[in-house]
Amino acid sequence: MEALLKAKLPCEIAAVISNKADAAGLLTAQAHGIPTAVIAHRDYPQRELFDAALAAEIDRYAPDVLVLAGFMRILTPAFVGRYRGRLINIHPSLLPAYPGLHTHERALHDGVKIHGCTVHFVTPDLDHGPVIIQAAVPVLQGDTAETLAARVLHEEHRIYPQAVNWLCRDEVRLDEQGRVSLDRLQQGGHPLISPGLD
Ligand code: NHR
Repeated sequence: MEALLKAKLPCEIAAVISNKADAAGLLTAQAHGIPTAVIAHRDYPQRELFDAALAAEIDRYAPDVLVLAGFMRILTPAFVGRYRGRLINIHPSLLPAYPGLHTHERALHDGVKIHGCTVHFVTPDLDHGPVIIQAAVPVLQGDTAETLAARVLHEEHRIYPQAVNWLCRDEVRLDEQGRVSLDRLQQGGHPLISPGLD
C-alpha cells in the first residue's frame, strides 16, 4: 500500500478499508490524509454479511478501482461479481503455481529455481483470476522464506503500481470471455535463467 502511495498514480486514493483495526496501513493512510474505515469480519457471522457491509462502505466512495493489499479474507462470488473487472490482487507467487498461503516456503520445499509475484483480476476462483502482470525472481542457494519473500516483495512494489496505473487509465481490462486485454505492445520480457549459465 505504501508503494502505491509513493507511486504518484493518476488517480485519487478514495479510502483505505481494512478488516483489522490494528492494520498498519490504516495509520499510513491517515498520515496521508486518506479516509479510513474498519469493517471487522469478526462482527459478522457469515461471509455474505461481512462482504455486504464491506461493499456498502466501499460504495460510499464510488471508486472506479479496488486494490487488495494484504487483504486475507476470501471474498464471496456476489462481492467479486459486483466489482468485476475493477478488483485486483497481488499474490506472492507465479500463478497458477502456489495459490493460497505460505507460497515462499512451498517454493523452497519444491526446489524451484524461479519464483515471483502476480497481479490478477479477482474472481470467485481463489488466486486463479486472469493475470495482468507477473515478475519472476531467481531462487538463490541459501535462501530462506524471509530472504526469498524480500526479493519477491521488491518486485511486488514495482508491478502493482504499474497494474493500478493501467487500470486507472483504462489501458487494461477484463473482456467478456474473462481474458485480459492490454492496450500496449508487450515489451521487455527479458528471459530469466536461474541458476545463471556459465
Ligand atoms: N477472494 C476471491 N474471491 N478471489 C481471490 O482470488 C482472492 C480473494 C480474497 C483474497 C488474496 C489471496 C492472496 O493473495 C485474495 C484473493 C486469503 C486467503 C485465505 O485462505 C487465500 C488467498 C488470499 C487471501 N483466507 C482465509 C479465509 O478463510 C483466512 C486466512 C487468514 O485470515 O489468515 O478467508 O493470498
